[in-house]
Amino acid sequence: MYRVVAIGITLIASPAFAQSVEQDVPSRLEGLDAAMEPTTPTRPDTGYRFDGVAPVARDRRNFGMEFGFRSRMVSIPKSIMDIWYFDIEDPNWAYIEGRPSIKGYSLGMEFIVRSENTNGIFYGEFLDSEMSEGYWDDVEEPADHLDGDFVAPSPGFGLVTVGADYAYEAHFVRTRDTQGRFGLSLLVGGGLGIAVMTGKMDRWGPDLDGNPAYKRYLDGVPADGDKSLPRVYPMVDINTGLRFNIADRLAFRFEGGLHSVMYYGASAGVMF
Ligand SMILES: [Ca+2]
Ligand SMILES: [Ca+2]
Repeated sequence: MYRVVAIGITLIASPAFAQSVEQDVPSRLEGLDAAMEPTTPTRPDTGYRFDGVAPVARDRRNFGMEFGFRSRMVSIPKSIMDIWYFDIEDPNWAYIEGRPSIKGYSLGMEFIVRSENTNGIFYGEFLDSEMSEGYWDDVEEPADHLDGDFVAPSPGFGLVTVGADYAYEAHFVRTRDTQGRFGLSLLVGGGLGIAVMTGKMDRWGPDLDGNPAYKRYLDGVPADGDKSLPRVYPMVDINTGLRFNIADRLAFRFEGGLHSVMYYGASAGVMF
């Protein structure tokens, strides 16, 4: 009995006990607010609540973001189109001009989330076709150079694309090794997107009187109709590029590869 009382007095007198009573009482009074607080302890230096479950990397930083603009030049090599279409260097090519080249310029926006060695690149862009109107003479055996189509893209002919790419980042020069001034890395990756065609392509064919398509176009005959093209295309990306980091704030990327067709381009972004 005496022992119990003595322990009780010791506890009451103990500053630790007194402190715990002080902490308990207000937290009970806070009622609902206190009940809704997460039980996971908050990391004192960052306030990050889930350190116990998903620890923050103790490295320079765990992830960064970047917002920027990009421009690209895309094209399909002539040598590939030569498989299906004749061109001006072929014997007996019928038209005064060569086959149009398939190319375009795109402008877009990017949002990038990245960690030490991985980048998630989300983009939206408009590709403006630079393909001129012209004569498309399909390859056949024996060759018929008068059976081709004349095709003229409408203004605004192009592709609106959204997509996401992954890139692995290999660092050559780390920004932290140059007192935050400069960094250089290699990015290699790929991804997928979806493109919707804008505009249309007017098409003229040869007529039954033996007039080739280009003559009917030049004579001002109305188009026979649209060239039937799919509206929606998958975009398959394979990218390789160099990124320059300036002062850990500006990023410039120069890259090339496959964006369903061949491309090269540049991006400029702000990191935050
Ligand atoms: Ca043919
Ligand atoms: Ca032909």
